[in-house]
Amino acid sequence: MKYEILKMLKESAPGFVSGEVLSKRLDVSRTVVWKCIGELKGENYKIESSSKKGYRLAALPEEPNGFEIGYGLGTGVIGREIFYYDKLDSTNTLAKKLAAEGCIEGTVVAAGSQTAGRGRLGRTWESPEGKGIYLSVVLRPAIAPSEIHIITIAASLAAARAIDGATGLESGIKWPNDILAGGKKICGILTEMNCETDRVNYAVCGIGINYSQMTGDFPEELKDRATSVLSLKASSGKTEGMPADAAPGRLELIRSLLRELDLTYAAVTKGMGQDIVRLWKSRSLTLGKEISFSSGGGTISGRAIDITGEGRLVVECDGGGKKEILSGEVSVRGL
Ligand code: BT5
Repeated sequence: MKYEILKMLKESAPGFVSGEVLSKRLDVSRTVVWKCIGELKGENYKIESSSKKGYRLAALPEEPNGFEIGYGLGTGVIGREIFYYDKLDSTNTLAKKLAAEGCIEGTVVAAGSQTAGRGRLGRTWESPEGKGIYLSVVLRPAIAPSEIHIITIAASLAAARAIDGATGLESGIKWPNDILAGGKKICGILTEMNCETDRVNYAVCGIGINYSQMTGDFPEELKDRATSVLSLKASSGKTEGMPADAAPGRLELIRSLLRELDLTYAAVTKGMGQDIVRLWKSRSLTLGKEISFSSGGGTISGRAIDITGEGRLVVECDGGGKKEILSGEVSVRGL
């Protein structure tokens, strides 16, 4: 009920809606309306009350929440259900649990901070409170486990586009899952799946974007390698002469990320994964570069020449021959 009231307040903002209109339209007593308004205030909505005019939505909460993320989002699949928590161990961990319990495809789990944010291969994702975007999406693609990379490809393209929209700069993608802007990592993607031999039961795609960290906020080992939306805006001078809130807030960035992901994922499910790969390639920081990667205990060097339709990296090895790499750590010379 409170969200029905919130919707009516939003539709009338910045004007007032009388308690009488709210109670009549929603067919509840004035006391219920009053209680719901109290609950919304408790969720940090700023609502003004006037005995003559009724209620007016004056300001949204500073922190994103599930309702605001989903309100008028306009996506097809992504964000059909949205859960937002101030703090979680890892959004991927909860999303996997919900997926195993049968949640609807497109369910989003987002958090204001993570106490055990995860990267690939057991690594850590720094997830300080209120400074980044940490979310995971449950997907149920009709693909074979060997094709799972296309999900990371689709998600990294979506994230890169959303980040570009926020920074006004062009980001690039280092295969398979790092998004770099101004030469530093701004976003990482962790795709995990549950599968049988020939089909994926579900995939959880976790996306972490640094939003407001300045250099000093990163741990020592990341200071030279990591950046954030606001740090890039500040250093590119794009905020000069502009109001401090010129960059979209975290809420807007989350919403544009989900919209972009809805588009790229729809392309994958409609059999247009090749188009996604083509667009991804145009942003690749890996293709055409000399790279090295570990394989079977040793290190192989070569030149990255292509990405397959399933998102594998094709490498022309220095010692001759070609190799398709599925996963693992790739070092790109010069990055
Ligand atoms: C990744 O792994 O880049 C995947 C990160 C995915 C994070 C999201 S947040 C929402 C969801 N829930 C989770 O628990 N995870 C996902 P990888 O390629 O392995 O990179 C990890 C490495 O990036 C670390 O070892 C650090 O060197 C570096 N790193 C850690 N935190 C960072 C940050 N905030 N910004 C930039 N680099 C970071």
